[in-house]
Amino acid sequence: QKAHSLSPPERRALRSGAARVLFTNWTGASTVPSHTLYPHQWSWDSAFVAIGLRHLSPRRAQRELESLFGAQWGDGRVPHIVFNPAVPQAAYFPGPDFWRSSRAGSAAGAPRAVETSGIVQPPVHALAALLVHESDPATSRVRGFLRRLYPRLAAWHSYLATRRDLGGGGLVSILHPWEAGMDNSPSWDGPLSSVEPVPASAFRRADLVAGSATDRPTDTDYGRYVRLATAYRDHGYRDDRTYAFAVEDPGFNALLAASERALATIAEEIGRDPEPHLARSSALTGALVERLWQHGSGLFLCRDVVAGERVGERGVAGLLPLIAPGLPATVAEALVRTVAGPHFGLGTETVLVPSHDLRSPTFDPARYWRGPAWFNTNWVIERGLRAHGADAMADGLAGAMLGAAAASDFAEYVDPRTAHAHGATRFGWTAAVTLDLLA
Ligand code: 9WN
Repeated sequence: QKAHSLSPPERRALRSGAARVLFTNWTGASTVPSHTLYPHQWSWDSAFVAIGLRHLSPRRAQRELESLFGAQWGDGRVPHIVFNPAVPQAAYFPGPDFWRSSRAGSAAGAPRAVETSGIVQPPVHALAALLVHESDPATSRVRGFLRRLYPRLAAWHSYLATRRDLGGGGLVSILHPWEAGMDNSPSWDGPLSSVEPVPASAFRRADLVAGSATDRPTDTDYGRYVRLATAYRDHGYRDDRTYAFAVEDPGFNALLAASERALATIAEEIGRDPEPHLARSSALTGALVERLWQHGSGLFLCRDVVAGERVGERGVAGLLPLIAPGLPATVAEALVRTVAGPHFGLGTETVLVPSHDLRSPTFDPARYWRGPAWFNTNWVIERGLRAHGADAMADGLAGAMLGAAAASDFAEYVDPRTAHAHGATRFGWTAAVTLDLLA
């Protein structure tokens, strides 16, 4: 509702504020999520940033994605962080000294010339590439943007489909909570419980220099993150064995289904066969419904592949299949009801969709992915609501997002009930989705 209460001058001011954030966070070839907390390039951040940047400079939006894919590994994976060599090691933990990607050996084909992490993040990139192309098809064609990016996007999706189908049911498994992009979601509490944390004295958390400890994951969380990432690194980032953590996450897989659909359109645009991508997209949506849909709860749940069981916690990832193409109407209708129902409370208890179940004892409105509302997930839900004809809800949500972005100076995340700011401000994807909603 608040969007419509923003006056035209307020909308103009918000647009120029968002543009200022993206210009300030631009480093020459890509955009940092935040100069203070995250001074490098992050994978899914770059995709959301490109979706906003296209309204300011389609060419820069293309470069954002091209620079990320410039660090793609030989096996097709797109690393979750591409490190900026000009930034000191101490500015972010874990940095290049920890991941040691350029020394990872030839198995996974990590690039030699740039340092990256070795894990991945949700595949929003083909969707972003298509939206960037559509914002200025002429410039995109002249630069051969899609023609050059298409094989890289296809290799990325193939890596996920072939190397990461650890459950054998047609869904991607994540091997680390950071891969979901939702680091300390209560959905990982169960799957992580058997992972022995590395003692906090063994690492130095750079995030606590700029961020507040009550807003961030705990030292025990970090101890487990370090344990898992070390095991993956020390096995050469190979996907040929079972690790302690493997989860089928509905958010990750829904974004892949949407991106495969986008890749089909990209293939058509450059005269390639769209069929394999269409087939993969519908297979993913089918597998999501078959393996992760929980009819009684009205949303999708994670599946712990190691334990072989569903995870009971209701997280925002379970709502993201709203954007999965070809979702059965009954499932979509139930999801829309869940967004406004007691667990997420949109329009009654909350102004933005929380990252976690309001009714769970694990809910915490301030702590990172355990309750706060994030702008990127709300953007996905807004788009999904519209795709299923819930326009009034989508309008209300878009309005609330704009209001919250304006009032919080583009916060990283906000209290879902009050929109009170948490985390960093002038955050990349918050500014980007604001521009997209204003366009
Ligand atoms: C670890 C950059 C990233 C986001 C993630 C968010 C957070 C990193 C961290 O920041 O994760 O990748 O250091 O906490 O959880 O979604 O991409 O904005």
